[in-house]
Amino acid sequence: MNKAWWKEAVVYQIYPRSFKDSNGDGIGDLQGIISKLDYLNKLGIDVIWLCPVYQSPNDDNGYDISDYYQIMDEFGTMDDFDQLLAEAHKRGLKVMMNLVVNHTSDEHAWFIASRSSTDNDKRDYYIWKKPKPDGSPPNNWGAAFGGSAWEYDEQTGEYYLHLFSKKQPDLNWENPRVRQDIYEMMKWWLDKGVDGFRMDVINLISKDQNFPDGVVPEGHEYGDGSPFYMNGPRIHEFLQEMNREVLSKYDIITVGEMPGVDTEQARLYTAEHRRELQMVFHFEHVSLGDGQYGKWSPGEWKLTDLKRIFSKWQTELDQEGWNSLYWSNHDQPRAVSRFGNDSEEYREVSAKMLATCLHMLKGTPYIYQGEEIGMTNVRFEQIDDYRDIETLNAYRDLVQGGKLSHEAMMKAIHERSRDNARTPMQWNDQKHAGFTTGTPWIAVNPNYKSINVEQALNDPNSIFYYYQKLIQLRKTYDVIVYGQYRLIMEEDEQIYAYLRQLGNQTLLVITNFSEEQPVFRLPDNVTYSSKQLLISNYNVDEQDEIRQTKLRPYEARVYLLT
Ligand code: TEU
Ligand code: CA
Repeated sequence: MNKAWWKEAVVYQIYPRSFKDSNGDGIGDLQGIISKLDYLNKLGIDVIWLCPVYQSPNDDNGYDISDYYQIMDEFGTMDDFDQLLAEAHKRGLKVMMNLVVNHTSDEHAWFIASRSSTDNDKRDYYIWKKPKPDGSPPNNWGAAFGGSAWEYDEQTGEYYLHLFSKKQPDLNWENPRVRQDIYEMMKWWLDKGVDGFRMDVINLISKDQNFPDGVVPEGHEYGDGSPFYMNGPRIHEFLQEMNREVLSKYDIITVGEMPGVDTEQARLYTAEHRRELQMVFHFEHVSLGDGQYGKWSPGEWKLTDLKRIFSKWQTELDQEGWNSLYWSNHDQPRAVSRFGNDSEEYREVSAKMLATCLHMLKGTPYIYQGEEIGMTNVRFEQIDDYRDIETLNAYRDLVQGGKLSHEAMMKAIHERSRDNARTPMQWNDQKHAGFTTGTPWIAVNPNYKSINVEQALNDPNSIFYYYQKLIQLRKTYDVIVYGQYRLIMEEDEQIYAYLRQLGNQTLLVITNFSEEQPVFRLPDNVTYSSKQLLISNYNVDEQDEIRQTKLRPYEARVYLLT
């Protein structure tokens, strides 16, 4: 396995809108991030992943870009960005930008030109189709944020494709001029000194040019077009071209966000000899429990299913490719609420358990802002307290559409809305958690008085210092970065335990995902002559016999066996 800095790095994801407001307008900004770089440095992370900071009308909070070469007004200026980059680099922190090139905003100059006439020079920068004879859309695909994936444009009497909101028209990657313009833009940012890209839904950019209808799932109104745009016919050709023309020329980190990717495709995307991307984000674990209406009908999930997913990804990308590791991001609920236990009694210990489980795996770990202090989901009582277009459109479609009751939808929103991750970062117990001196664009989680950075930094046993120690361990032991993974106690529904092996070192990772006290049993074929406890979320007697030992609720332990 080739060594590489991006395999040994830990990434911290910042959602700028909710991180730190420096000018009192209630919206996070670049100067706010600069003011917190020392905090991130203290945590010990290596790379900051900045969610989109480009000019945008914020229909989808920056994932609808209207100018790739300007900083969003609300976030500051290009000088602020240059200062952020310089200040980060001064501290040895790298900055990974969020590339969004499956689509632009409908306010992008390219789209304004494209929609102006059918013979405009930019017309085929996007995907335009004539209506069917009865005037209906070219096919039955649904959009991720509700409604048809096609929007009719009166001006030229044609439909344009938008897999997300109608203000996010899909770019036409079949057009080599589009690809060249994207590559130019990427090089412009890389020449500025940014250290890589997180590529938004990058496996959707190649569409089946027949645009066939999709199957309409039970209880749904639109067809599922994903078989015709996920991992599409030319996706590897496009990514290899992007790598040849741009990525290969810089020492950077790249990760592709890939809804619907499986391990076989992930090997094709991330095997180093294929010269495409370094790693991908898959969605298998974050979809656990999804029901008929996806995350809006969330159900129970089993630990054995989580273990099967993680183990599949660990083993099938062991020899070829590389894993990203994450519990949460700006689209997902808070880790401790989704996979742990965010009750008063178990929040801290289960957050540390989840961190242990993830950070001892093989791959590059991603920490989402606030995860390191155990921030939890929020429970706004009114739908009007929510801001996310996906949540609001889903409420409209499912509740007003008569599919779910208000109560069922609010319960699903409390569990899975993207706004769970977008409430402001909780810095202290002052007004608005020290995020802003103004009125925040979205309300702060009321639990900020007890869950905040200041409290965490003053508590040597806080989740923050536990993350700091996990990151330090990763920097100390190669077995954590490069060791081979092996699952043990496969069928246990409470304990997730695994080994990592490199040379004569074996890492033993034990995590109890339950509030019960199950017994851990070390398989007979795992032998060792000495053991060293590297980290645990309880006080553990060093002499404790690990061949068989009872675990406490949400207990986590990592041993180095030699
Ligand atoms: O998300 C891709 C995506 O698949 C989303 O539908 C996401 O999985 C969903 O919201 C989870 O329920 C990316 C960005 O991360 C997201 O913030 C953007 O809204 C989306 O693309 C469009 O750019
Ligand atoms: Ca601001």
